[in-house]
Amino acid sequence: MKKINPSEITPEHLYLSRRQFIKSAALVAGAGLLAACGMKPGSSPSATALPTSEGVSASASTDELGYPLTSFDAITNYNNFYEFSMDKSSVAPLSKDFVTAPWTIQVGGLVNKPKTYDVDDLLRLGEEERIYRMRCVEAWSMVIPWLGFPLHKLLKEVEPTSDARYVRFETLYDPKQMPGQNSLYFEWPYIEGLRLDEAMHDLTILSTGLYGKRLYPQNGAPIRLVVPWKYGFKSIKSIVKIDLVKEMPTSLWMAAAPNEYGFYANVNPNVDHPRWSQASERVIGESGRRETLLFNGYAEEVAQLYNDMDLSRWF
Ligand SMILES: Nc1nc2c(c(=O)[nH]1)N[C@H]1C(S)=C(S)[C@@H](COP(=O)(O)O)O[C@H]1N2
Ligand SMILES: [Mo]
Repeated sequence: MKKINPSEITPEHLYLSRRQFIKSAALVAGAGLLAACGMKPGSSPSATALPTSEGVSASASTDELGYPLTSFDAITNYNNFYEFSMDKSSVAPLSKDFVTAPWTIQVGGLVNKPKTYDVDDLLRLGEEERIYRMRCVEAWSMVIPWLGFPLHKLLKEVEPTSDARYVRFETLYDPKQMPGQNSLYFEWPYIEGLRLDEAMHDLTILSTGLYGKRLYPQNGAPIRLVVPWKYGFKSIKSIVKIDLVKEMPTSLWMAAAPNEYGFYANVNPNVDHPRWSQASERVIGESGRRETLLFNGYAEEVAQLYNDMDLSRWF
């Protein structure tokens, strides 16, 4: 995998506040997409600084904290997707023929307007770029330029009822295509959940692409969740079902090891995993480690969701 020379990093985004950056990144996303289609070749100075694979584009070469984007090659070849393999480098080859079209996502439960969407319906909700840090619970991290739309856009369409308190997500169950689902260690399908206010937060997106391209199977094609202030396992891939529910859903990881993986899974350097420290992280594509930030660096945006909660109890 290629490394970015730090001198190539465009620094202008560092001068913007975090909020501004997230908004401006959304605004320039359109430009990045044009470049991806070959309509504006090389027009953005940052585009030339990116680790380049064919057709890859992003609107900036760092996130708002100045951390360089992880290369496209690393993002698409170092994956956790247990439905295919527990070996990170085997996911890409094992998932290359995964059928992602046609694909439908059933949205229902405690809503006034349940609806089954196809991927084109969801693409109509928009595709903006969000450059987010991703921190795996295993203490490694990446910076990924996602394409997608805020989950609240979809939730508002289906109109949650006043009884709805949580959102439950489900990955496709198809052991013929996903050999890992024959493993008896886990209760398939993969399930994840968010509290309704977390799901409605503007940072929470459904992603359909990254680096200006549609998602590859290994990253959760055709559509996956991204919740940047939580450990990566909350960002469930290849979603087929979304339900508004009353009770806290039990995720696959909570069912597998409740003492190690809680429902909230907020990134927190002060609350260690029972088997390792969460204070720092290995940066994929770089040689060093980095200190882990509370809420993965998004505390300004999300800390108020957890004001009266003991974060070591609700891990
Ligand atoms: N369905 C499903 N979603 C999943 C996983 C998985 O095994 N199955 N792994 C999770 C974990 S542990 C991480 S760190 C991220 C990795 O996403 P990436 O491979 O796109 O970087 O996906 C998450 N979503
Ligand atoms: Mo993870």
